Amino acid sequence: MTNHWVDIKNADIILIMGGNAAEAHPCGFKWVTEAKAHNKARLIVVDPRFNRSASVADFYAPIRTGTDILFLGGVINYLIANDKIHHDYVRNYTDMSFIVRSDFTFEAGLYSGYNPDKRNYDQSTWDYERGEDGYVKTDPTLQDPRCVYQLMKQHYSRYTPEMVERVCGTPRDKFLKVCEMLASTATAGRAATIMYALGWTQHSVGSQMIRTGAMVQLLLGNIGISGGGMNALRGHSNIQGLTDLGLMSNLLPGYLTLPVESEQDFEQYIGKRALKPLRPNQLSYWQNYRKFHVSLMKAWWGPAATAENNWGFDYLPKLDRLYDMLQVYELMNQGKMNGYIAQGFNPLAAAPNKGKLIQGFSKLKWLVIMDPLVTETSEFWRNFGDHNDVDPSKIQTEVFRLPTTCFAEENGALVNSGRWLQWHWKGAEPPGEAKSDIEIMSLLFTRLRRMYQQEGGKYPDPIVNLAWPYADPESPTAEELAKEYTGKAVTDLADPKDPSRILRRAGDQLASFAELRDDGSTSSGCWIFAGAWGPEGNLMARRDNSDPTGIGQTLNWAWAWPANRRVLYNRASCDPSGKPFNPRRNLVSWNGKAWVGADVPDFKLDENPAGGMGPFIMNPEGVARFFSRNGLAEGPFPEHYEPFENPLGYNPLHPQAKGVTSNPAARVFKDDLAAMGTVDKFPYVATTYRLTEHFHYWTKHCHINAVLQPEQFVEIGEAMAKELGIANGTRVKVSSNRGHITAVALVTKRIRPMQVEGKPVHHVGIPIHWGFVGLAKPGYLANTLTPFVGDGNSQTPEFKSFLVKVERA
Ligand SMILES: Nc1nc2c(c(=O)[nH]1)N[C@H]1C(S)=C(S)[C@@H](COP(=O)(O)OP(=O)(O)OC[C@H]3O[C@@H](n4cnc5c(=O)[nH]c(N)nc54)[C@H](O)[C@@H]3O)O[C@H]1N2
Ligand SMILES: Nc1nc2c(c(=O)[nH]1)N[C@H]1C(S)=C(S)[C@@H](COP(=O)(O)OP(=O)(O)OC[C@H]3O[C@@H](n4cnc5c(=O)[nH]c(N)nc54)[C@H](O)[C@@H]3O)O[C@H]1N2
Ligand SMILES: [Mo]
Repeated sequence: MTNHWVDIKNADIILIMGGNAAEAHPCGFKWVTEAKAHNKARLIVVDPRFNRSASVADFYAPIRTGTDILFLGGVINYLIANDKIHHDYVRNYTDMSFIVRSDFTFEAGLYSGYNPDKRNYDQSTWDYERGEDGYVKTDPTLQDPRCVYQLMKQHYSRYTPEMVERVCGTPRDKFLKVCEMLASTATAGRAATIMYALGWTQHSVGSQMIRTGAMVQLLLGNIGISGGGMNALRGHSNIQGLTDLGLMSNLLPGYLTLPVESEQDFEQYIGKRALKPLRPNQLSYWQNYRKFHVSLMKAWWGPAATAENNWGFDYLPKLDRLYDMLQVYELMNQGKMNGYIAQGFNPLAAAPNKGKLIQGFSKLKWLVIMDPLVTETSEFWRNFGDHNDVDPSKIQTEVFRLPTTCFAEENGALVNSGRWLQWHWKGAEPPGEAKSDIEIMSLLFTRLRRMYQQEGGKYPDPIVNLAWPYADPESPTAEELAKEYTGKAVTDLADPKDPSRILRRAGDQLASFAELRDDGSTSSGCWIFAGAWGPEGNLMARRDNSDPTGIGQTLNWAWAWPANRRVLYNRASCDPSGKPFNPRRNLVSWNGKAWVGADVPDFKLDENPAGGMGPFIMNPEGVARFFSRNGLAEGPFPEHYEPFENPLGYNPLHPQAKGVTSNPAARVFKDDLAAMGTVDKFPYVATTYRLTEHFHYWTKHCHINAVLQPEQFVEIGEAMAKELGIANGTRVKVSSNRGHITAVALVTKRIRPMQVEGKPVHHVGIPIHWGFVGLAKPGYLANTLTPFVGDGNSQTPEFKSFLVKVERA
């Protein structure tokens, strides 16, 4: 979230699109209810199904799955054509006036630089034009045909209300009503928020859907203001913490990145990331990259990270490719992996194309499951049902189960969607042999280290030199780890303002990432968390909910990254002179000497606005980007591509062009491309989703939840049921090109056919929660059906749009 849960109460317009917050985030959804009750807010829901969020919305519009870029691109076209733009904001705080290189092109659905064999782009032309001073050229009049504004205007002029109706299946009048409601927030006094989750992320073009939403918000001046923002509703209670701590193959903590194979040189690695400003007087905060990186290396390798060895740069793996979920199961399936550890993860249930996964697991030598429960993955070898994915008698994989505790049995911090680190306390002792994840991993590490110490090996240094300063090396405490990932002084630190004074003593906690240094005198395991456990103690444990301005800025409740700031980019809530656009919901302002207010300013505290520094200090531009240069894999402006399995077989924007029906830069492997189904055999569009009554695949172990939602069902609209002669409660077989499941048919008014390119398109709704272990009725996994293809940037699988056939079981 750029904003936070409580701030949603400040919105005037709320768009829930690509998510179902009333169902999947019922607790956070109360802030929508607050906004409606106390702020006269209007709620819009755009979803293929009339879902639980829609049932309490002021306005609902249907949309065919996977077509949100077309819809939102249509909104952009509407806002530009009808001049519903927050001009003061957009002219000063975005790249609209920047001139783009003349060799950047877009033709027949492709941007310049495409390589069809590699299915990716050389992005070098996706850039701005530079002047002789090295800075980007601009045209403040926005007349230059190569400026971002003109290129964007031209790009989305094809996204007309007629095109939206034809492709998305959203009736024109409903689409225009959504445009009008959003457009009402183009003024300084009104705010719209966008709440989204998997209905946007789980597509082969998911990242670009989110970007299109962000572009709408920028045009309306809704980023950085109270009641606005792009608000990703995160999934598991700590999934925000997972990305913050860099638990992805290409990340290091705090959104630093791992070097790739070609980056063997430390200075080159830092130089590429410590970005220089692209415009005069801009800050480009990433110029501090070296401080964050060196402090991370000090946290990990302590005294072994020195200036002489480039702070242990050689200890870091150099990435040869992304090891996302799809890549890993592809390699497993090719028999190229020996072992796998599934920690708090049930991939057989959660990943696409179950058949492919079972075959992969069957080729492993060993599989470790760290989980409090029995999972489908730990019993993959049973080959449940009549699917014949493998012959259990031939499987050699040795499975080890290590029972773990769960969050309620330990202390620690969880990071919520609003970036708040909230400390929690153990509520019960773990049962039986269960050990915490920290203890299991420490036991593994200390044994591995002993082996390397005794036996050496090819390059034991990164393991034997790892800093492990815990009182009990086999069981570090959550408190010890928290002090490490926030940040400490390694040596006494002199006060930069008065070098005769000591600011921090060696071993003291640091107050903020502003205190981090690049000379090895500070350590921080995750720079964005620096200060969460500060000199005054554990700020994550704070529980003071006082809200002095009444807009939900409870700065003494827990701690938010970065720097306890609650709304990112909040400098943009003021006009260029530092006066709030909306004094009723004032986040920060310039008082003549400093930036002050209800939030922690996202700016240099004493930076006079007259200097012209832009509010987007993490971008080297200093402003926000409509044109994402060297950003996303598919191109600088989002373009509509069809899901890999789609009911049309062509891209309506480029009906004649080759290779652009679906995302030309998606994550997909050859065999999986061949396993895509077509509409002649699989005539219905399917989408998968969750129910309030279950949490993924684990609550089916609880009696009450298993009773509430006892078995797999699928939702089918009345028109489609009639077509197939299926009554409510009939058992049906649902098949895709990869396999089948059986389910109870729930015939509903909540899913209606849509008219797409003159033909009716029916959706089938498939909740995901059942499997073959636990107390609910045993059945197949929904992911038997789903295609093995992912987004080109996040590699998130396309769970939300594929093709099926439905028949009586
Ligand atoms: N009770 C409960 N709560 C949960 C979870 C749970 O398992 N149970 N899981 C948690 C997790 S990990 C996550 S990630 C979140 C997920 O939260 P959500 O994303 O809100 O959950 P989903 O039910 O997967 O999907 C949301 C909606 O997307 C719609 N949709 C599908 N395709 C499209 C499309 O192309 N466009 C648009 N506009 N909408 C589309 C679906 O119809 C559905 O209504 O929920 C979290 N909360
Ligand atoms: N078709 C389809 N597939 C999907 C989705 C979809 O919408 N459609 N959604 C996707 C999404 S967003 C998600 S997040 C995944 C979810 O997929 P998973 O994360 O694999 O599913 P869960 O069942 O939430 O959790 C996995 C396991 O964590 C265990 N666990 C709980 N607490 C602890 C702990 O403290 N330590 C350890 N070691 N284990 C613990 C639980 O017992 C459970 O077995 O599914 C994905 N798959
Ligand atoms: Mo999730």
